[in-house]
Amino acid sequence: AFVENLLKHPTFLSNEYTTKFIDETPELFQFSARKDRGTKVLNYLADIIVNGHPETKGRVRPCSEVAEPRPPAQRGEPQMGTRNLLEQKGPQAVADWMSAQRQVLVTDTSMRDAHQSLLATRMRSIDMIRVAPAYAANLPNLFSMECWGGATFDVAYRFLQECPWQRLRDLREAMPNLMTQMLLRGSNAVGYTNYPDNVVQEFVRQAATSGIDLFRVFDSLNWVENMRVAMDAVLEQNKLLEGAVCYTGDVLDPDRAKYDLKYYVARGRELREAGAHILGLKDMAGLLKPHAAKVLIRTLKEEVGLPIHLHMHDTAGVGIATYLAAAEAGVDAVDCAMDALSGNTAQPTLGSLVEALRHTDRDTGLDITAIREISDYWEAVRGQYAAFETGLQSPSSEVYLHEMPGGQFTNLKAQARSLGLEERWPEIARTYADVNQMFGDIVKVTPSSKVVGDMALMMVSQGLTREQIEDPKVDVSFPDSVIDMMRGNLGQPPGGFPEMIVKRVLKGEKPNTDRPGKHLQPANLEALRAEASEKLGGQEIDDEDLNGYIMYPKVFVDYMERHEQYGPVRSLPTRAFFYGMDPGQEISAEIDPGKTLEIRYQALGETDENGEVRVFFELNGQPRVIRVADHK
Ligand code: 3PY
Ligand code: ZN
Repeated sequence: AFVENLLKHPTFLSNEYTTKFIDETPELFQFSARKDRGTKVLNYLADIIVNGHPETKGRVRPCSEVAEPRPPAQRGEPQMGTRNLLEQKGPQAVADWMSAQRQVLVTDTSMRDAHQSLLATRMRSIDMIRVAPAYAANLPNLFSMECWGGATFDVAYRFLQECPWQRLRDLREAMPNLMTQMLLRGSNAVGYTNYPDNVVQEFVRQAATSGIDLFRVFDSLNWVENMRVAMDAVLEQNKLLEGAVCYTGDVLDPDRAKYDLKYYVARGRELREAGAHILGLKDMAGLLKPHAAKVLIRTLKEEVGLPIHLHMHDTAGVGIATYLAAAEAGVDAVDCAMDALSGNTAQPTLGSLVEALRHTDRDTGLDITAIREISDYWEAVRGQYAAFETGLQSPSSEVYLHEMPGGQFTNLKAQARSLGLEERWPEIARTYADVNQMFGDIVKVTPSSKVVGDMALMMVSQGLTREQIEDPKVDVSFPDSVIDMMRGNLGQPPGGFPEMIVKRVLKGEKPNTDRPGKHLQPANLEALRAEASEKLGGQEIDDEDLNGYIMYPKVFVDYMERHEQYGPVRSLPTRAFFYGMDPGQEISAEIDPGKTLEIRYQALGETDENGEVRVFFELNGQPRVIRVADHK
């Protein structure tokens, strides 16, 4: 280690050292205090080999025939794409171009919403970064790559032991011609609660700096008032601002008159007035039916005038039909997932949409061979994540009953299972719909959807009906998230919550009907930086880290502590990361450009009387023995 430190030292490298250099340079002797990254990664692998990964233990293993994912070859250098236009002419020029041209533009959601909805958001950065150059070179006319935000932020720290900011920077670099896109939950940023205004502003600034081009901003109650801070922050960064209205109900159903055309036009105009370059129509559950799409898109085009970007989930299986109707009505862009990551609770199938529009005046112009090659890669990647598959076998029209967002549907099922309520799912679905009505028929999307889900689970597990909840004579103890929402801490739906339910939940306490951020003290960012640093033994906290800490203090600190112990495990192949290695197996992990660890796992020793076991490796040809506690 001494020689290695010496050879890497900048003074040594620059040939300026003298004989006194070693005496004057005490850091050369600091190798014993901190382990090198190779050893850290071996510690991680040894632990997984011996104890298993907590996230995959007891779950389905990838089938042994699953092919190793191989990214397709790049066909030449990346051609100019939307990112170049944004860089050269600014966000308004991109919006104008969208409106002016004929083809249906396509956003690929494979790196964000698709795996959030199908694989519990567990896809690792390495699997995305490896295919990113093929996207840039072979599909340069994609509109954007949704690859960040939503649940991916905390899941990266929490479950994947990697930094979401580094993911963003790496993807940004690998796709220089394509716009990166993120999902931002308005004042909830990438969290589940309202943050102070300056936290939202700082987060947007950092996301723009680290590489986001297009921000899709929404509010979980469609309250535009509560989106302004985030929207203004995007405009300030001179990035492309998509203000999204969430779609719920059925615009053609006279019984759901709350969500009629007027409702959507009003939200669309509010978003336009608030500065949106693009109007997003965010159908997070997949409720937009083809005929409704035709009417709604046409009306929004006429009455709002912004280019329209339609997002939906294919839960009921009608996604492509809706997109075709939307295309006829003049939609400008739609969201699809690459075939192998599409369908069901994820987005409609990208290749199928391309084929469906081929030889029409709205042909997407995307190369179907390139799509198939990239989809083949994703198919092999998906095979590695078998442990996180939801088990959903087919599309389901039940979504029109409960209206759960794609990301929540399978999550709530898992929650129900853990409470022993799996067999009562149809009851949970109906109760979810009842709770929605009781709350005044609201938009259900993170985090409001979680509140409705909490309430529905509570009612089913306690055997309470809507009538009982509404009966003042029945004493009900409401979930915390319900109390929080009725207090106004997620904001207000347009028109407010029904007075009756607010009274029942708050038991006379007065709710706050102002924008929550109005009453939140600005965060003292530098004090928070110092606090994070102190918790981590004085470690330097850069701006990206600071934003991680502010959003998720505990999750971030835990991540950093594990990082100190395990090093750059993000560079491990996915199978090794989740399942360890088999004796005799060899893998390589590129921990820095050009710096690769060649790791061979040899054998496992006996567990000794201290409960420790020795794990034998070769690291870059050198034998290494790692001791780990056997927790099995
Ligand atoms: C999220 O907020 O993560 C969503 O995907 C909402 O649809
Ligand atoms: Zn979605």
